[in-house]
Amino acid sequence: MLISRATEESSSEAIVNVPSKTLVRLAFFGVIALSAVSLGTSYAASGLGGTTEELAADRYESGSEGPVAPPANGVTVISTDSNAWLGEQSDDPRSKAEMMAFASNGSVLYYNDSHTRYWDVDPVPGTRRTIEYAYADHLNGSACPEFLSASYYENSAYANSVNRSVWEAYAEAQEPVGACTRNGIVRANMTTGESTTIYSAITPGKHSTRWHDADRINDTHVAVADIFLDRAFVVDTRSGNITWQWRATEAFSPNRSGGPYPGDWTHANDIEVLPDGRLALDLRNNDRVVFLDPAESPEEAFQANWTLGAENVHSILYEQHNPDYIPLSEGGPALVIGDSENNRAIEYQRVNGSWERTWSWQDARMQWTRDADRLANGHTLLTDSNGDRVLEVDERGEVVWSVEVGFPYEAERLGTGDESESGPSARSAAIASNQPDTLETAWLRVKGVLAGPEFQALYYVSPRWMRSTDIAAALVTGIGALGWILTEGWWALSMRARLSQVFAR
Ligand SMILES: [Ca+2]
Ligand SMILES: [Ca+2]
Ligand SMILES: [Ca+2]
Ligand SMILES: [Ca+2]
Repeated sequence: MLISRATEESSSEAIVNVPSKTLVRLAFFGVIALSAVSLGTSYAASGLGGTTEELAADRYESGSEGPVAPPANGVTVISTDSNAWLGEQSDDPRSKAEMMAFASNGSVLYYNDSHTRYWDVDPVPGTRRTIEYAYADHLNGSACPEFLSASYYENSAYANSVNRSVWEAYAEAQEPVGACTRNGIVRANMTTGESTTIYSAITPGKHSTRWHDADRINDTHVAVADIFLDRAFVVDTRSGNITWQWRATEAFSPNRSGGPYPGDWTHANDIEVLPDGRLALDLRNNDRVVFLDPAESPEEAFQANWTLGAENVHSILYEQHNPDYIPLSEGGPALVIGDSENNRAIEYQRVNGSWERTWSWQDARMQWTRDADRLANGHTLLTDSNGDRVLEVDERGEVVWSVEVGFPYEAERLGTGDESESGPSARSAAIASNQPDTLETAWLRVKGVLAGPEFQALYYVSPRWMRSTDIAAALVTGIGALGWILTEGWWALSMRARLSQVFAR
């Protein structure tokens, strides 16, 4: 009797449960199907049959005049980064990096993929088609010197420009990777295809030891942003001797600011020589741009009252790249910056001894902005690194030119000066910030909540065709699938518990 009563109970429960279970299953199926369809549509629309970089390589090789980019108001030079990681070159479309230039008509003027990664690129004044750029080549095993040996330290002008204890602490922080990076500065004539190395040195490790930028001071001297040793230095390129340097320890406390010391403390990734001879240095991990006077000793060089940004005050700057200086003659002083983790380009104007925000630009797609150049006509050229495009916006904030490029780092429009030096400040030319529509604003709020290096890492490892909405769809698909599996598991377990109760009785 007992058994039949229990059976009756569970079967009456089952009658109630079946439709509600079906509804839950349908709901899971609906969510997963919708997000999967959205992903599939996005993948199909990405048309990855031929990327701009692949087309550029083919057409440069074959000498074809066919355009790969829309027509533009001048030559556009684009450097790209790659996600080649610790020497592992994957089959991913982003595993290769390129230096490319497109003519005004969109045809390929220059293409080079001989280096592992490409960084900051500058036009060479007085030339039409010559550039200077920074690159990184990843090396392994015997290609890497014994960084900690006495003979290496003594014979390397790059190493012995700091105390041996400093050198050892930094080198040891990159061990035991067993890998290293050749950092170089190259001058390339894009008409003849000839290139010359101006200066190079090998640093231990492959991630946070590179130089992403160098800027020319004169015919013989170059300023370098040295991510490895957390410093700015000036090198005589004839001898390789370092003639001046400023280490970030002059102004900031390791372990109380920035990233891990000395592994990746400041991530000093950009340097700009200003018209008055000063240097603007970008300390990414400290959320700051600092100003230095290389006419002064390292102890006196730091101009604290010019600093833009503050530690972890992410409303001003959030792990930014590529600050450009707009001089007084163009309506500055102002800085135009890729405010990377905030997924926007931003401008600050110097007013009465402090910095005032005067312009910004972002759209729903923009993800990890690493360059913004104010052009002479008041337009702004932007690199959207994880949005995989380079775009030009006009003074009203409208996109007037855009090209799909995988993981761009820097862009330059030739004939408009280096970076933003010939462009007007937003304030002086009444350049408008863009106004995203309601839907865009809502999505930007969601992205704003998720902003930060951890979320950015998702873009770093995801396939190139995925935009922020696709990553969200993929997350929804994954969470939906996991939720369904867990729910089914829970139902199965409670059914088993019920059955074992029945049999125990
Ligand atoms: Ca530069
Ligand atoms: Ca720069
Ligand atoms: Ca720039
Ligand atoms: Ca630029």
